[in-house]
Amino acid sequence: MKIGIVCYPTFGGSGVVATELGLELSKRGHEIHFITYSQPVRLELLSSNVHFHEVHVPEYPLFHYQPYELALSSKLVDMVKLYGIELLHVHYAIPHAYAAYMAQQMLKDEGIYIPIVTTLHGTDITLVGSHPFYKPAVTFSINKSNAVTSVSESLKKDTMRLFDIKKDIYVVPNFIDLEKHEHNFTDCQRGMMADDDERIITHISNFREVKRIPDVIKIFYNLQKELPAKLMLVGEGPEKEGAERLVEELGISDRVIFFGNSHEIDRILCFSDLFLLPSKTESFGLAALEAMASGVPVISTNTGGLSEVNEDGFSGYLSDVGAVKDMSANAIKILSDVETLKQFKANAKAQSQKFDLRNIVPMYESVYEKTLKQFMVH
Ligand code: GMT
Repeated sequence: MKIGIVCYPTFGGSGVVATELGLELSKRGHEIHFITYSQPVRLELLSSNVHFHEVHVPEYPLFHYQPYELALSSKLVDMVKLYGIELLHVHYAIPHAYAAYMAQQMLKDEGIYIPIVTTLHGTDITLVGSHPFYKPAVTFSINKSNAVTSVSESLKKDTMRLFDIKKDIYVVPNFIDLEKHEHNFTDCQRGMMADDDERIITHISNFREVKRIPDVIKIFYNLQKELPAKLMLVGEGPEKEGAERLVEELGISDRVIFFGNSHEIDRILCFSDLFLLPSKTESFGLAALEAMASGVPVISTNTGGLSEVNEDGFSGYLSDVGAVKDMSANAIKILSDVETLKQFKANAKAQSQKFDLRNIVPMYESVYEKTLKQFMVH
């Protein structure tokens, strides 16, 4: 099948999922066309089956906001015609589902019919999409998509609750390439980061308010009073400066390392003992799954789809949002005894197997096939 994929190409879960999905689909014989404003960060491997088409938005001084949706719709029309793309899979409703619908209508005018599959990732629903300024357009574009998927049961429920949705939503969970994780590292040079007796605690995100970075630091602050430990903070975002200040104020600068955005996530996870994700809301928590796939247990909140990913008392622990004391106690429970930590590490790895891409990618293929079939009938 010839599939056009639209996503945000930056660091962030939805772009990662879209990119890994496209790459796996290409290995399974599909022809993939990424159509985005820059090359997706995880798209390292372009091949005869994987193409990247950049959306350009010419600057014009009259515009306070450059019309990206318009440029994207036009690019979609051109690429569908040029490459005979048969289906568009857009990740993140805003503005991708809306732009795809416009492209679909323009193509229809020329006698070209193409279905749209929209995948909802979370913030496009819970944080941004439901804002009154966007809600009518988001509702419209979800209802006009030929098929809609969400990355967790919880996100499906949120979508149904927040919007007037007139169609079914398929739940297709996020996934991980476990085989890739197996082969990645034999020696991740842990000694460069911490002493042998120190535990390594990690948090990876785009440092937005929703990630509750101060909670990450407070949990670490509490646990480093009980056991020797280092905190690795990976990512960039608006909360980073505040985080640096808090670390300074708490007097733990010598135990906290800020990495910024990194292309070495696998290596960082390879030497990590515990992952912290105390988010206010999280439709899935791909970062937690990536940690578990590297055998790193997770201390998270129980919000959104996190309880579908992290199993309480098995792959880690879940607590209420803001329950820093509880999360600190759970972290200490996992880390203070070598045998317990070993068991949680093994459990985290086992839990991640439920989300192996070999089980999940066929679910997308089946959505594509059903959608194409239904679309052709109409
Ligand atoms: O929250 C982020 O870090 C970015 C955001 C995105 O759009 O990339 O993540 C959302 O999509 C991810 C992939 O499906 C999910 O794993 C994240 O849980 C979700 N973030 C939120 O719901 C806050």
